[in-house]
Amino acid sequence: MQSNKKYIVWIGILAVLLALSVGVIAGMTVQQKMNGGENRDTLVEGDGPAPPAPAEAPDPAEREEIAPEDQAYNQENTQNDTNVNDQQNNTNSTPSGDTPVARYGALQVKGNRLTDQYGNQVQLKGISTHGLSWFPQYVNEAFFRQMRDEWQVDVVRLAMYTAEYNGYCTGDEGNKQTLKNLVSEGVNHATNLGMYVIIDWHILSDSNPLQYKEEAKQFFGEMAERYQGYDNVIYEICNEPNSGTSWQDIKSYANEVIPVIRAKDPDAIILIGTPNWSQFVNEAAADPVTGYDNLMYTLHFYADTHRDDLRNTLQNAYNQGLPIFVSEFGITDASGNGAVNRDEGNKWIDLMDQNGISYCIWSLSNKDESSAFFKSSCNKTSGFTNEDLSDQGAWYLDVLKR
Ligand code: IDC
Repeated sequence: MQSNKKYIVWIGILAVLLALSVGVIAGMTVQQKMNGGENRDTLVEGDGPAPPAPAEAPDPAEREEIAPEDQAYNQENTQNDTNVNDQQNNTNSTPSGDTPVARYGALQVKGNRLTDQYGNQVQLKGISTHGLSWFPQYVNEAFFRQMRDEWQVDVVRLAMYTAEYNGYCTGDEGNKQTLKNLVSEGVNHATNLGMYVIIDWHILSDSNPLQYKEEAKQFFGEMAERYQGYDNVIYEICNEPNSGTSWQDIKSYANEVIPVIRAKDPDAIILIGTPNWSQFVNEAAADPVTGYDNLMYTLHFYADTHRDDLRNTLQNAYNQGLPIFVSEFGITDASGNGAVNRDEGNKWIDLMDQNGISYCIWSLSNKDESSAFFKSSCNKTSGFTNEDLSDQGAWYLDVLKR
Protein backbone atom coordinates (compact mmCIF):
# COMPACT_ATOMS: atom_id res chain seq x y z
CA MET A 1 0.00 0.00 0.00
CA GLN A 2 2.79 2.35 0.99
CA SER A 3 4.61 1.99 -2.35
CA ASN A 4 1.34 2.46 -4.30
CA LYS A 5 0.77 5.81 -2.55
CA LYS A 6 4.29 6.91 -3.42
CA TYR A 7 3.64 5.92 -7.03
CA ILE A 8 0.46 8.04 -7.15
CA VAL A 9 2.28 11.06 -5.65
CA TRP A 10 4.99 10.81 -8.33
CA ILE A 11 2.43 10.60 -11.12
CA GLY A 12 0.74 13.70 -9.68
CA ILE A 13 4.02 15.68 -9.67
CA LEU A 14 4.79 14.65 -13.25
CA ALA A 15 1.31 15.66 -14.41
CA VAL A 16 1.69 19.12 -12.84
CA LEU A 17 5.11 19.58 -14.51
CA LEU A 18 3.71 18.51 -17.87
CA ALA A 19 0.80 20.97 -17.57
CA LEU A 20 3.19 23.79 -16.67
CA SER A 21 5.48 23.18 -19.63
CA VAL A 22 2.54 23.03 -22.10
CA GLY A 23 1.42 26.41 -20.74
CA VAL A 24 4.87 27.94 -21.22
CA ILE A 25 5.17 26.71 -24.81
CA ALA A 26 1.67 27.94 -25.69
CA GLY A 27 2.43 31.37 -24.18
CA MET A 28 5.67 31.61 -26.15
CA THR A 29 3.88 30.90 -29.39
CA VAL A 30 1.41 33.71 -28.74
CA GLN A 31 4.28 36.05 -27.89
CA GLN A 32 6.10 35.08 -31.09
CA LYS A 33 3.02 35.80 -33.18
CA MET A 34 2.72 39.24 -31.61
CA ASN A 35 6.30 39.96 -32.60
CA GLY A 36 5.65 39.11 -36.22
CA GLY A 37 6.54 35.47 -36.02
CA GLU A 38 9.91 35.86 -34.39
CA ASN A 39 10.75 36.23 -30.73
CA ARG A 40 14.33 37.45 -30.67
CA ASP A 41 14.66 37.04 -26.88
CA THR A 42 13.71 33.40 -26.80
CA LEU A 43 15.30 32.26 -30.07
CA VAL A 44 18.67 30.70 -29.58
CA GLU A 45 21.56 31.09 -31.95
CA GLY A 46 21.11 28.92 -34.99
CA ASP A 47 17.38 29.55 -35.21
CA GLY A 48 15.91 31.51 -38.08
CA PRO A 49 17.63 32.72 -41.22
CA ALA A 50 21.39 33.13 -41.17
CA PRO A 51 22.55 36.75 -40.91
CA PRO A 52 23.84 38.11 -44.22
CA ALA A 53 27.55 37.64 -44.73
CA PRO A 54 29.40 40.95 -44.42
CA ALA A 55 29.85 42.14 -47.98
CA GLU A 56 33.37 42.89 -49.05
CA ALA A 57 34.70 42.71 -45.53
CA PRO A 58 37.93 44.63 -45.28
CA ASP A 59 41.21 43.18 -44.24
CA PRO A 60 41.77 44.84 -40.85
CA ALA A 61 45.42 45.31 -41.73
CA GLU A 62 44.40 47.52 -44.62
CA ARG A 63 42.28 49.92 -42.59
CA GLU A 64 43.51 53.42 -42.21
CA GLU A 65 42.75 56.13 -39.74
CA ILE A 66 39.61 58.07 -40.58
CA ALA A 67 40.13 61.79 -40.95
CA PRO A 68 38.96 63.58 -37.77
CA GLU A 69 36.30 65.53 -39.63
CA ASP A 70 34.83 62.28 -40.95
CA GLN A 71 34.60 60.96 -37.42
CA ALA A 72 32.90 64.13 -36.25
CA TYR A 73 30.46 63.90 -39.13
CA ASN A 74 29.80 60.24 -38.44
CA GLN A 75 29.17 60.84 -34.75
CA GLU A 76 26.74 63.63 -35.52
CA ASN A 77 24.88 61.44 -37.95
CA THR A 78 24.88 58.15 -36.09
CA GLN A 79 21.19 58.29 -35.33
CA ASN A 80 20.19 58.97 -38.89
CA ASP A 81 22.56 56.77 -40.77
CA THR A 82 22.52 53.07 -40.09
CA ASN A 83 25.47 52.56 -42.44
CA VAL A 84 27.85 54.62 -40.38
CA ASN A 85 29.50 51.59 -38.81
CA ASP A 86 29.93 49.86 -42.14
CA GLN A 87 31.41 53.00 -43.48
CA GLN A 88 33.87 53.35 -40.62
CA ASN A 89 34.87 49.72 -40.71
CA ASN A 90 35.33 49.65 -44.45
CA THR A 91 37.09 52.93 -44.94
CA ASN A 92 39.77 52.53 -47.55
CA SER A 93 39.33 48.80 -47.72
CA THR A 94 40.10 47.03 -50.96
CA PRO A 95 36.93 45.40 -52.15
CA SER A 96 37.23 42.06 -53.81
CA GLY A 97 35.04 40.72 -56.56
CA ASP A 98 33.89 42.07 -59.85
CA THR A 99 33.86 45.80 -59.25
CA PRO A 100 35.01 48.50 -61.68
CA VAL A 101 38.14 49.17 -59.63
CA ALA A 102 38.89 45.45 -59.27
CA ARG A 103 38.63 45.18 -63.07
CA TYR A 104 40.69 48.21 -64.08
CA GLY A 105 42.83 49.23 -61.11
CA ALA A 106 44.78 52.49 -61.23
CA LEU A 107 43.83 54.30 -64.42
CA GLN A 108 46.34 55.85 -66.79
CA VAL A 109 46.29 58.04 -69.88
CA LYS A 110 48.08 56.67 -72.96
CA GLY A 111 47.95 59.01 -75.94
CA ASN A 112 44.34 60.10 -76.27
CA ARG A 113 43.02 57.08 -74.34
CA LEU A 114 42.03 56.37 -70.79
CA THR A 115 43.40 52.93 -69.92
CA ASP A 116 43.40 50.42 -67.12
CA GLN A 117 46.48 49.59 -65.09
CA TYR A 118 47.78 47.38 -67.93
CA GLY A 119 47.30 49.93 -70.71
CA ASN A 120 44.05 48.55 -72.20
CA GLN A 121 41.53 51.21 -73.16
CA VAL A 122 38.78 51.78 -70.58
CA GLN A 123 35.49 53.61 -70.97
CA LEU A 124 33.85 54.64 -67.69
CA LYS A 125 30.13 55.40 -67.59
CA GLY A 126 28.56 57.20 -64.70
CA ILE A 127 26.39 59.85 -63.14
CA SER A 128 27.07 63.25 -61.64
CA THR A 129 25.43 64.49 -58.49
CA HIS A 130 23.68 67.86 -58.60
CA GLY A 131 25.20 70.45 -56.24
CA LEU A 132 26.18 68.62 -53.04
CA SER A 133 24.94 71.55 -50.94
CA TRP A 134 21.46 71.26 -52.31
CA PHE A 135 20.96 67.54 -52.93
CA PRO A 136 23.20 65.79 -50.40
CA GLN A 137 20.76 62.95 -49.78
CA TYR A 138 21.91 60.82 -52.71
CA VAL A 139 25.36 60.40 -51.18
CA ASN A 140 24.57 57.15 -49.36
CA GLU A 141 26.05 53.70 -49.68
CA ALA A 142 22.82 51.83 -50.40
CA PHE A 143 22.22 54.00 -53.44
CA PHE A 144 25.82 53.83 -54.64
CA ARG A 145 25.50 50.06 -54.40
CA GLN A 146 22.31 50.13 -56.46
CA MET A 147 24.02 52.28 -59.09
CA ARG A 148 26.88 49.80 -59.29
CA ASP A 149 24.93 46.53 -59.17
CA GLU A 150 21.68 47.33 -60.95
CA TRP A 151 22.67 50.15 -63.26
CA GLN A 152 26.29 49.21 -64.10
CA VAL A 153 27.58 52.61 -63.06
CA ASP A 154 31.40 52.73 -62.86
CA VAL A 155 31.93 56.29 -61.67
CA VAL A 156 30.11 58.89 -59.59
CA ARG A 157 30.97 62.57 -59.96
CA LEU A 158 30.68 64.65 -56.80
CA ALA A 159 29.75 68.16 -57.99
CA MET A 160 30.81 70.69 -55.39
CA TYR A 161 29.79 74.18 -56.51
CA THR A 162 32.37 76.78 -55.60
CA ALA A 163 30.09 79.85 -55.87
CA GLU A 164 26.29 80.20 -55.88
CA TYR A 165 24.31 79.76 -52.64
CA ASN A 166 26.35 77.75 -50.12
CA GLY A 167 29.13 77.17 -52.60
CA TYR A 168 32.49 76.13 -51.17
CA CYS A 169 33.97 79.61 -51.55
CA THR A 170 30.86 81.65 -50.87
CA GLY A 171 29.33 79.95 -47.81
CA ASP A 172 30.63 80.12 -44.24
CA GLU A 173 33.15 77.85 -42.50
CA GLY A 174 30.46 75.43 -41.32
CA ASN A 175 29.25 75.03 -44.88
CA LYS A 176 32.79 74.39 -46.10
CA GLN A 177 33.13 71.64 -43.52
CA THR A 178 29.77 70.12 -44.45
CA LEU A 179 30.82 70.02 -48.10
CA LYS A 180 34.16 68.44 -47.30
CA ASN A 181 32.37 65.82 -45.19
CA LEU A 182 30.03 65.05 -48.08
CA VAL A 183 32.95 64.66 -50.47
CA SER A 184 34.64 62.38 -47.99
CA GLU A 185 31.48 60.31 -47.49
CA GLY A 186 31.08 60.00 -51.26
CA VAL A 187 34.67 58.90 -51.71
CA ASN A 188 34.30 56.38 -48.87
CA HIS A 189 31.17 54.83 -50.37
CA ALA A 190 32.77 54.61 -53.82
CA THR A 191 35.95 53.14 -52.35
CA ASN A 192 34.09 50.53 -50.30
CA LEU A 193 32.18 49.50 -53.42
CA GLY A 194 35.10 49.53 -55.84
CA MET A 195 33.75 52.43 -57.91
CA TYR A 196 35.60 55.42 -59.37
CA VAL A 197 34.76 58.86 -58.03
CA ILE A 198 35.38 62.34 -59.42
CA ILE A 199 35.95 65.25 -57.04
CA ASP A 200 34.59 68.15 -59.10
CA TRP A 201 35.49 71.78 -58.30
CA HIS A 202 32.28 73.00 -59.87
CA ILE A 203 32.94 76.56 -61.01
CA LEU A 204 30.01 78.10 -62.87
CA SER A 205 28.87 81.64 -61.95
CA ASP A 206 32.51 82.23 -60.94
CA SER A 207 33.41 81.99 -64.61
CA ASN A 208 37.19 82.14 -64.35
CA PRO A 209 38.96 79.51 -62.22
CA LEU A 210 41.61 82.10 -61.30
CA GLN A 211 38.97 83.82 -59.15
CA TYR A 212 39.21 81.21 -56.39
CA LYS A 213 42.63 79.82 -57.28
CA GLU A 214 44.02 79.99 -53.73
CA GLU A 215 40.98 78.19 -52.32
CA ALA A 216 41.34 75.56 -55.03
CA LYS A 217 45.01 74.97 -54.20
CA GLN A 218 44.19 74.62 -50.52
CA PHE A 219 41.28 72.25 -51.24
CA PHE A 220 43.07 69.99 -53.72
CA GLY A 221 46.14 69.91 -51.48
CA GLU A 222 43.97 68.50 -48.70
CA MET A 223 42.22 66.04 -51.00
CA ALA A 224 45.46 64.76 -52.52
CA GLU A 225 46.98 64.40 -49.06
CA ARG A 226 44.00 62.33 -47.97
CA TYR A 227 43.53 60.25 -51.12
CA GLN A 228 47.08 59.62 -52.24
CA GLY A 229 47.30 55.89 -52.79
CA TYR A 230 43.60 55.53 -53.67
CA ASP A 231 43.25 54.02 -57.14
CA ASN A 232 39.71 55.27 -57.65
CA VAL A 233 39.88 59.03 -57.07
CA ILE A 234 39.86 61.41 -60.05
CA TYR A 235 40.31 65.18 -59.62
CA GLU A 236 38.36 67.62 -61.82
CA ILE A 237 39.99 70.96 -61.19
CA CYS A 238 37.45 73.29 -62.86
CA ASN A 239 34.02 72.36 -64.14
CA GLU A 240 33.21 74.97 -66.81
CA PRO A 241 35.23 78.11 -67.38
CA ASN A 242 32.94 80.49 -69.26
CA SER A 243 32.09 84.05 -70.23
CA GLY A 244 35.23 84.71 -72.20
CA THR A 245 37.71 82.96 -69.88
CA SER A 246 40.64 82.16 -72.15
CA TRP A 247 42.51 78.90 -72.50
CA GLN A 248 45.61 80.79 -71.35
CA ASP A 249 43.89 81.62 -68.05
CA ILE A 250 42.80 78.01 -67.61
CA LYS A 251 46.31 76.81 -68.39
CA SER A 252 47.89 79.14 -65.89
CA TYR A 253 45.39 77.96 -63.26
CA ALA A 254 46.09 74.31 -64.16
CA ASN A 255 49.82 74.94 -63.91
CA GLU A 256 49.38 76.04 -60.31
CA VAL A 257 46.82 73.48 -59.11
CA ILE A 258 48.29 70.37 -60.77
CA PRO A 259 51.66 70.60 -58.97
CA VAL A 260 49.81 70.86 -55.63
CA ILE A 261 48.02 67.59 -56.40
CA ARG A 262 51.13 65.93 -57.86
CA ALA A 263 53.16 66.75 -54.75
CA LYS A 264 51.03 64.19 -52.88
CA ASP A 265 49.40 62.08 -55.55
CA PRO A 266 51.83 61.45 -58.38
CA ASP A 267 49.57 59.69 -60.84
CA ALA A 268 45.84 60.12 -60.25
CA ILE A 269 43.82 61.18 -63.30
CA ILE A 270 43.26 64.96 -63.42
CA LEU A 271 40.48 66.48 -65.57
CA ILE A 272 40.86 70.02 -66.88
CA GLY A 273 37.93 72.17 -68.05
CA THR A 274 38.09 73.99 -71.36
CA PRO A 275 36.80 77.42 -72.51
CA ASN A 276 33.15 78.22 -73.23
CA TRP A 277 31.50 75.90 -70.67
CA SER A 278 33.97 73.10 -71.50
CA GLN A 279 33.35 72.99 -75.21
CA PHE A 280 36.50 74.41 -76.84
CA VAL A 281 38.59 71.26 -76.62
CA ASN A 282 40.14 72.36 -79.94
CA GLU A 283 42.01 75.11 -78.03
CA ALA A 284 43.37 72.58 -75.56
CA ALA A 285 44.32 70.22 -78.42
CA ALA A 286 46.32 73.00 -80.07
CA ASP A 287 48.19 73.85 -76.87
CA PRO A 288 47.89 71.18 -74.16
CA VAL A 289 49.27 71.41 -70.61
CA THR A 290 52.74 69.84 -70.61
CA GLY A 291 55.03 68.29 -68.04
CA TYR A 292 52.57 65.94 -66.34
CA ASP A 293 51.15 62.48 -67.01
CA ASN A 294 47.56 61.36 -66.74
CA LEU A 295 45.84 64.62 -67.66
CA MET A 296 42.54 64.69 -69.54
CA TYR A 297 40.41 67.53 -70.86
CA THR A 298 36.66 67.85 -70.52
CA LEU A 299 33.98 68.40 -73.09
CA HIS A 300 30.40 68.99 -71.90
CA PHE A 301 27.27 68.94 -74.05
CA TYR A 302 23.50 69.18 -73.71
CA ALA A 303 22.13 67.29 -76.68
CA ASP A 304 19.07 69.39 -77.42
CA THR A 305 21.34 72.45 -77.81
CA HIS A 306 24.71 71.06 -78.93
CA ARG A 307 24.70 68.90 -82.03
CA ASP A 308 26.88 68.18 -85.08
CA ASP A 309 29.18 71.18 -84.65
CA LEU A 310 30.23 70.19 -81.16
CA ARG A 311 30.40 66.50 -82.10
CA ASN A 312 32.84 67.46 -84.86
CA THR A 313 34.87 69.53 -82.41
CA LEU A 314 35.13 66.51 -80.13
CA GLN A 315 36.09 64.11 -82.92
CA ASN A 316 38.73 66.47 -84.35
CA ALA A 317 40.36 67.19 -80.99
CA TYR A 318 40.38 63.49 -80.14
CA ASN A 319 41.91 62.66 -83.53
CA GLN A 320 44.56 65.28 -82.85
CA GLY A 321 45.54 63.26 -79.79
CA LEU A 322 43.71 65.05 -76.99
CA PRO A 323 42.52 62.75 -74.16
CA ILE A 324 38.89 63.76 -73.59
CA PHE A 325 36.52 62.90 -70.74
CA VAL A 326 32.86 63.97 -70.98
CA SER A 327 32.46 64.53 -67.25
CA GLU A 328 29.03 66.13 -67.66
CA PHE A 329 26.29 65.97 -70.27
CA GLY A 330 22.54 66.00 -70.59
CA ILE A 331 20.08 65.35 -73.40
CA THR A 332 17.96 68.38 -72.47
CA ASP A 333 18.79 71.93 -73.53
CA ALA A 334 21.77 73.73 -72.05
CA SER A 335 19.72 75.19 -69.20
CA GLY A 336 19.30 71.66 -67.85
CA ASN A 337 15.61 71.89 -68.65
CA GLY A 338 13.33 71.79 -71.68
CA ALA A 339 12.85 68.95 -74.14
CA VAL A 340 14.53 65.57 -73.67
CA ASN A 341 16.10 64.84 -77.05
CA ARG A 342 16.69 61.09 -77.27
CA ASP A 343 17.65 61.14 -80.96
CA GLU A 344 20.45 63.66 -80.53
CA GLY A 345 21.39 61.96 -77.26
CA ASN A 346 21.76 58.64 -79.07
CA LYS A 347 24.03 60.24 -81.69
CA TRP A 348 26.28 61.51 -78.91
CA ILE A 349 26.34 58.13 -77.17
CA ASP A 350 27.26 56.41 -80.47
CA LEU A 351 30.10 58.84 -81.02
CA MET A 352 31.48 58.46 -77.48
CA ASP A 353 31.08 54.67 -77.53
CA GLN A 354 32.83 54.39 -80.91
CA ASN A 355 35.80 56.31 -79.56
CA GLY A 356 35.73 54.76 -76.09
CA ILE A 357 35.25 58.16 -74.46
CA SER A 358 34.03 58.12 -70.84
CA TYR A 359 30.95 60.03 -69.71
CA CYS A 360 28.80 61.08 -66.73
CA ILE A 361 25.23 62.32 -67.03
CA TRP A 362 23.82 65.34 -65.14
CA SER A 363 22.31 64.91 -62.49
CA LEU A 364 21.20 63.13 -59.31
CA SER A 365 18.28 65.20 -58.12
CA ASN A 366 14.50 65.30 -57.95
CA LYS A 367 14.39 68.97 -58.87
CA ASP A 368 11.57 69.92 -61.19
CA GLU A 369 13.79 70.14 -64.29
CA SER A 370 14.15 67.66 -67.12
CA SER A 371 17.84 66.88 -66.52
CA ALA A 372 17.01 65.62 -63.00
CA PHE A 373 17.38 61.84 -62.79
CA PHE A 374 14.28 61.37 -60.62
CA LYS A 375 10.73 62.59 -60.86
CA SER A 376 10.07 65.54 -58.59
CA SER A 377 7.41 63.47 -56.81
CA CYS A 378 10.04 60.89 -55.78
CA ASN A 379 11.53 61.46 -52.35
CA LYS A 380 13.44 58.20 -52.05
CA THR A 381 17.18 58.23 -51.52
CA SER A 382 17.84 54.60 -52.49
CA GLY A 383 15.97 51.54 -53.74
CA PHE A 384 14.73 53.31 -56.85
CA THR A 385 12.44 51.59 -59.33
CA ASN A 386 11.78 52.48 -62.97
CA GLU A 387 8.68 54.47 -62.00
CA ASP A 388 10.87 56.85 -60.00
CA LEU A 389 12.95 57.88 -63.01
CA SER A 390 12.51 60.96 -65.19
CA ASP A 391 12.45 60.57 -69.00
CA GLN A 392 16.15 61.33 -69.19
CA GLY A 393 16.87 58.96 -66.30
CA ALA A 394 14.95 56.11 -67.97
CA TRP A 395 16.75 56.73 -71.27
CA TYR A 396 20.12 56.63 -69.53
CA LEU A 397 19.46 53.31 -67.81
CA ASP A 398 18.86 51.88 -71.30
CA VAL A 399 22.12 53.42 -72.49
CA LEU A 400 23.99 51.78 -69.62
CA LYS A 401 22.65 48.38 -70.67
CA ARG A 402 23.80 48.72 -74.31
C1 IDC B 1 22.28 73.66 -63.41
C2 IDC B 1 21.25 72.89 -62.61
C3 IDC B 1 20.20 73.86 -62.11
C4 IDC B 1 20.86 74.98 -61.33
C5 IDC B 1 21.93 75.65 -62.20
C6 IDC B 1 22.70 76.73 -61.47
O1 IDC B 1 20.69 71.88 -63.41
O2 IDC B 1 19.26 73.18 -61.29
O3 IDC B 1 19.91 75.93 -60.94
O4 IDC B 1 22.86 74.68 -62.65
O5 IDC B 1 23.35 76.23 -60.40
C7 IDC B 1 26.08 73.13 -66.74
C8 IDC B 1 26.60 73.20 -65.37
C9 IDC B 1 25.58 72.72 -64.36
C10 IDC B 1 24.20 73.17 -64.75
C11 IDC B 1 23.83 72.48 -66.05
C12 IDC B 1 22.43 72.81 -66.54
O6 IDC B 1 27.80 72.50 -65.21
O7 IDC B 1 25.93 73.23 -63.11
O8 IDC B 1 23.30 72.75 -63.74
N1 IDC B 1 24.80 72.87 -67.06
O9 IDC B 1 22.28 74.18 -66.76
N2 IDC B 1 26.74 73.36 -67.85
C13 IDC B 1 25.91 73.28 -68.89
C14 IDC B 1 24.65 72.97 -68.40
